[in-house]
Amino acid sequence: VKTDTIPLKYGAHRTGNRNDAEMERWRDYGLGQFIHWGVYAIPGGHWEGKSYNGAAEWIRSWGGNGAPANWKETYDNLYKQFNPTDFDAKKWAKQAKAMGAKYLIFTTKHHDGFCLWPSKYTEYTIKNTPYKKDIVKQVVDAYNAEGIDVYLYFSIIDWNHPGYRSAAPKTEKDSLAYEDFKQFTKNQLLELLERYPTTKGFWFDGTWDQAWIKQAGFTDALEKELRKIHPGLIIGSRFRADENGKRHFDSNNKLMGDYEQGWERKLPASYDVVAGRDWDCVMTIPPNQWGYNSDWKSSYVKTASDLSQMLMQAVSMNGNLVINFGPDGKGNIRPEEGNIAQQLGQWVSQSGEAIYGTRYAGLPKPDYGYYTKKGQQLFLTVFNQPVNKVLRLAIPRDYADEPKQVTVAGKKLEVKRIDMGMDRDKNLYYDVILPNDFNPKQPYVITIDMEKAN
Ligand code: JFZ
Repeated sequence: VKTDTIPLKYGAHRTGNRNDAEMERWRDYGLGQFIHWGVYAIPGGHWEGKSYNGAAEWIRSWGGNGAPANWKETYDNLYKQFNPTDFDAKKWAKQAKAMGAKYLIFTTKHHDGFCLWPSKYTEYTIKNTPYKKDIVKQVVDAYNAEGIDVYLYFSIIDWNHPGYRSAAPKTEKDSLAYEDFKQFTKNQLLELLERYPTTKGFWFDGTWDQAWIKQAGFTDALEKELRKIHPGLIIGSRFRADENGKRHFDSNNKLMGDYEQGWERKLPASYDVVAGRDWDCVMTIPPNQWGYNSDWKSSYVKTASDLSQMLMQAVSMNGNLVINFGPDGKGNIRPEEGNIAQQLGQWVSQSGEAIYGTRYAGLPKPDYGYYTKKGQQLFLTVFNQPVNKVLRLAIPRDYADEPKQVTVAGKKLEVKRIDMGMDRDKNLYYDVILPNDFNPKQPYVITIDMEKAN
């Protein structure tokens, strides 16, 4: 029993993972889609032909070097021309479904404060654009109709609200303004849950400001309230800090939230880094663009093959991979993203048994690719095809199960127990013999039916 724990009022409140049905469903997703959409899609990372040296959704914060005059003011008036006449939520949802996404994280409000739903707590919403119609509702309905769960991205940073503060309020005036902002934030979150009752969770962002970090009591109570009115709600570790200002993990190193939400454009290098935890990885297709940027030519653009490998890397370590899309100002998903969705989806549709509902296999990572498991089935997704057509599997002797039957695309493969003498006290070795004419053009899944070792 550990006795050296720091007493906390606003810490994790739970040790270990959630085990309810909603959380199991989250674990089964494997692949998700992120969508960043807002008025930043109009400039698309550029203003007056000049390119902003940062992520397109941050263009409002462009300072000094090369920024056009009155840029912020111009930005704050962009909503008056937001009219995405090509927007078709059903089209997006069909594309996401074909990609194999099981959930969507959708930006209801990014740092600029612009709301894609007609919030009654601010005028800076979709209602006051030429488009007028509720975009969040259309997205939620269309994705749900395709069987895709929806999570709401919500930025605590709000550059549009007069009470928003980044630094902790020092004066009485600041404090009053910030109290107003806290109430506003709470109102909007309750409003979102009321308007979109099929919401599965919130993906919070912009929670790193000192002003917010100092609100441990308020944020803890708010999280409890959200969970109470919406049982099963899933909230990651990026919402609140404890009373010592610790984020993600509290002062006793316990995860605050239902999953670790810190893997932003990066993946854990090995399982021990995330062992025993739930986590998601959110990934951009270019190096760092979430909102629409009209120029993808100046940077590396990940391929469907890059992303399928990242997907298996994530899933093999109990994480979900969430791939970001940034539709343009008219509501179109760019052709590059469309191609990726289509190509990745093609691969995912034939590899699904290794992706959905699978877990970390409890085995060392093989050089050939990635292991995942589901019950008594072990999957090896092969990215590196052995030229000798022999997949040599090392199964630790203390692993509970041993291979019974191995198949690829439904065809049984020959398996040989081998004994080369090397580390035979640690591992049992099995050679899976691939047919000589087996030359797949894409990574493929080997299914290994396991049985209890005796
Ligand atoms: C934030 C946003 O600022 C960004 O625009 C985008 O929405 C992204 C999904 O989230 O950016 C982050 C958030 C977290 C980290 C880095 C950038 N992080 O944890 O290192």
